Amino acid sequence: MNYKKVLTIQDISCVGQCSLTVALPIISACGIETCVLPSAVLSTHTAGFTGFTFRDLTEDMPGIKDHWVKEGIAFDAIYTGYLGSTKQIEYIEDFFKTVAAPGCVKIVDPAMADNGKLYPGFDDAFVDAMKGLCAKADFIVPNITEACFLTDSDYREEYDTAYIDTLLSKLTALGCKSVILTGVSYKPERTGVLVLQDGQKAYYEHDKLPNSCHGTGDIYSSAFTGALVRGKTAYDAAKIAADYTVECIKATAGDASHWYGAKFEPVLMKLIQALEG
Ligand code: PXL
Repeated sequence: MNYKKVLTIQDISCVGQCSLTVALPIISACGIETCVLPSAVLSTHTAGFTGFTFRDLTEDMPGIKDHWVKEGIAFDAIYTGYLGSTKQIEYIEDFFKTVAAPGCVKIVDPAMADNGKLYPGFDDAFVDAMKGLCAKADFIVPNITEACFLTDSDYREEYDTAYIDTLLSKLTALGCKSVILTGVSYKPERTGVLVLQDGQKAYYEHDKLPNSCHGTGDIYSSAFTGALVRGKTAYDAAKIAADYTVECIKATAGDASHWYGAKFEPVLMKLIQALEG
């Protein structure tokens, strides 16, 4: 049976429309069986809420893996997002070896930073460990801030193609095979994604909306993973994910009370339709 199974490893932010509460519905909507391994449970995400709870699930990971190995469970793709500790990165490197089906695609979203800054709770040791995980992935999906941390580069708000090319070369030097760099904007009202695969670069540009939403990085990586596992090329998956993310931001515009996330649910049908094309 060619029924694909994805494992996604990231936190559950109970409220906040990010990480697993986004990845599970989006990848499932892509028609892919989606298995989850929560890296941590938080009452909310950490970007804008204060006083959130945080239960680290690092210690549960080896036992979960051992059980899966015993059951002969293996995944066609493993997609990681926000992780709860540096130790988890070590465990995930082991998951890559022990619960990967032949040809398993490893997708790492180094979800740790945005707008020039690390998210609360992350430090240099985590960044260093993430560099190693990215080198073992088939695809990484960083934003520009994350690419800067991974390559020890200066973060810039404004840049040219030479700056982006240097970031990509440094990511390649780190051992990253293919890179989907998000939020690459050369013009005020346009943004896009830069896809680097087998040394070839392709840029998909689209409208930049005036509003931005938290959690769109997770929406993007989840839609990219779903489309890729559905059999789309990396470029087509990157494009489908970008178009879907734009629809999610549009669906959220004008609702200030929804500052914490993007309304991805009402536009899921557009993602499903794009996958049929
Ligand atoms: O969207 C990335 C993300 C995921 N999970 C948690 C977060 C964030 C970003 O801030 O705080 C808990």
